[in-house]
Order: sequence, then structure tokens, then C-alpha cells
Amino acid sequence: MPLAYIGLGSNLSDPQAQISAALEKLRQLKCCIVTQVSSLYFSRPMGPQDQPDYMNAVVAIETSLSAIELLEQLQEIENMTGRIRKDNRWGARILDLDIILFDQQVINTARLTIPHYGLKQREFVLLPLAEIAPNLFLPDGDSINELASKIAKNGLKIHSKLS
Ligand code: A4P
Ligand code: MG
Repeated sequence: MPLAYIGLGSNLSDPQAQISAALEKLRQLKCCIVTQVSSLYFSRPMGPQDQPDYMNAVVAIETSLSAIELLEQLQEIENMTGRIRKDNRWGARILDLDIILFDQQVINTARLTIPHYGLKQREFVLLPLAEIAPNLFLPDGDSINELASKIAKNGLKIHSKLS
């Protein structure tokens, strides 16, 4: 079964609880098996600074779905948490679920960019990803461990275990 990596982020309405609840919903998906879960990380906002700090995590999922079907499942979970999609790019949000990687697939369509376009610039994605998949390589050959070891931490730190 394909292996996907999902990034979870929240900075509103008790971010830790939002991420735990999202993980629970991912575990309940019939099409998917959550195989690995990173720690929960405390991170400083990327983008507008007049917003609360974030909690971020990355999980690995084995799935029988295609990438676009997985995206639809993730968006359903986002919508269940009461996320309102609005024109506030990089602004505060209750829950953001992004597909970071989907096997070694490279996808560039209107609805989906995989690997996630911000992956290499985001410490809050690279570090949790390196925690659970240090030996992973991107489709372009870059090593996750190497990218993670080079990026500025920007205050990123492990907050707690996620269970
Ligand atoms: N889309 C395309 N590719 C993907 C993908 N790989 N995974 C499309 C998920 N979605 C993908 O997403 C907009 C559209 O992107 C979707 O409809 C889907 O078809 P969205 O979730 O509605 O919008 P968004 O998340 O607000 O936009 P964007 O640009 O994805 O936001 P970012 O880049 O994720 O930034 N700071 C910290 N510390 N931690 C964070 O987690 N997150 C953001 C959001 C800003 N600052 C942050 C964090
Ligand atoms: Mg998103």
C-alpha cells in the first residue's frame, strides 16, 4: 500500500487538543492505517506574526486511496473541526492537514502539489518528518535527515508526546 506523510498544524482553539482529535479521526479512517506519529512540536508562526504560536506534527499513513482521494478525506476532517476556509493565506487556523509526501509520486495539478511546496523551507515539517523517517529521500533525491539538520530551528521544540 502507498505510504503518505501528513502534516498537522493548528494555532487556534486549543491546538494540542485539535491535533489529538485530528489524529483520532485519521485513525478511524477505514482506508488508512496510521503507522507512525511524531512528537507534538511547538512552533513560531510562519507568515503573519500577529497570530498565535502553532502546534505541528507529522504522521505516516498507509492508504489504499489515491492522493486526491486522501486529500478529500483530510478536507472532510478539517471541515468537521469547524475550520472556515477564508482568504487569509498563512493566517490563523483551527486545523490544517497537508499531504507532505505520497510515496515517491510527483503531482502538480490545480488541487494538489506533491511533495508539498513548502516542505524544504519549513522547520515545523522537516523536523517532525525526520523524527519518524530519518532515512527518507524525496523524489528529487534530497535526504530528509540532511535537510532537517541544516534548517534554522526558529524556536521549534518538542512540546510533548502525541498519543
Ligand atoms: N493543495 C495543494 N497541494 C496540497 C497538499 N500537498 N496538501 C491545495 C494539501 N492541500 C494541497 O489549502 C488550499 C488548497 O491547497 C487546498 O484546497 C488543496 O486543494 P488550504 O488548507 O485550504 O489553505 P491553506 O492551508 O491556508 O493554504 P496553504 O498555502 O496550504 O497554507 P500553508 O502553506 O499550509 O500555511 N506556521 C507554523 N509554525 N506552522 C504551520 O503549520 N501553517 C501555515 C499555513 C502558516 N504558518 C504556519 C503554519
Ligand atoms: Mg492546507
